[in-house]
Amino acid sequence: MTDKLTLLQFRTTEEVPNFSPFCVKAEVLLKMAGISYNIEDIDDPRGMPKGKAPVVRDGNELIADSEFIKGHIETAKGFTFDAHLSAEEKAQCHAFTKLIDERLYWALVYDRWIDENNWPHTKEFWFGSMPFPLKHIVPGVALKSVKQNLNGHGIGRHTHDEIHALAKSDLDAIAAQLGDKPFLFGDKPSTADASAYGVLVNLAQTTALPAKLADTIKEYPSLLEYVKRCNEHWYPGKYH
Ligand SMILES: N[C@@H](CCC(=O)N[C@@H](CS)C(=O)NCC(=O)O)C(=O)O
Repeated sequence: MTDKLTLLQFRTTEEVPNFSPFCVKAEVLLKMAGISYNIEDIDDPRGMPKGKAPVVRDGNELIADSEFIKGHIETAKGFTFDAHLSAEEKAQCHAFTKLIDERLYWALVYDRWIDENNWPHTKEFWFGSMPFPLKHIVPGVALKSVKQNLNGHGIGRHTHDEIHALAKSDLDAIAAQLGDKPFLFGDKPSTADASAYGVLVNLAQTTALPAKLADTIKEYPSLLEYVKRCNEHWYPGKYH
C-alpha cells in the first residue's frame, strides 16, 4: 500500500460529507483506520471499474466498492475493523451494515429519484449545469437506469407508501439498536456506524437533494443526535 490513498467520490457541497452514502462510508472507514488520503471528485462513475463510486486508488490499483475498500485496508494496512466487538456483536454489526447498505439506502434512492416532488431537485443538482441539449437528454436516460436498478433490486416494485413503511422499519431497528449508546455497538464506533452515518446524515441534513424520509427521520430524535455525534467525531469543524 502506498503512503497516501486517493478516495474517488462524487462531488458534493458543504451540507454533508458526501451525497453518496457509500462515499461517506468509505471515507469514514479510512478515518477509522487512521489512513491518510486525498479526495478526487468524479462526475461520472461509468469509467470506474464497477461503474459506481466510491473507489480507492492505491498506487496503480483501483479498489471499487466500500466492502472491498474495507478489505483492502485490512489486508494492505493490517488494520482490523471491529476488533473491540465479540463474535456475536460482529455478526450483528454485519447484519446492520447490510440492512443499511442493501435496503435503507435504496429507499433513499427511490425518494431522491422517483418521488415526483424530489426528482426536479435531483435532476437540477446532477444535470442542471450540462450544456444544451445534454441537459434535456441525459436526465431521462439516467432516470430510466435508476428505475431499472430499483426494479432489479425489487424495492421499485412496491408502492410509495410500502417503501416508506419498509424504510421506517429499518429506522426503528437502527434506533432500537442505538438505544442510549453513543454508537451502534457501544462507546466506540464500528463499521456499521460508517454505513448508518452515511445514510442518516443524508436524510438529516440534505436540502440540495431532498427526500421524504428527511421528514420521517425527524420522528427519531436519538438518530438526529447520533448524526450530530458522528459529525463531531469524524468531521469536527467542517466537512471539506
Ligand atoms: N456496493 C457499492 C455501492 C456503491 C453505490 O451504489 N454507489 C452509487 C452512489 S451512492 C453509485 O455510484 N451509483 C451510480 C450508478 O449506479 O450508476 C459499495 O458498497 O460501494
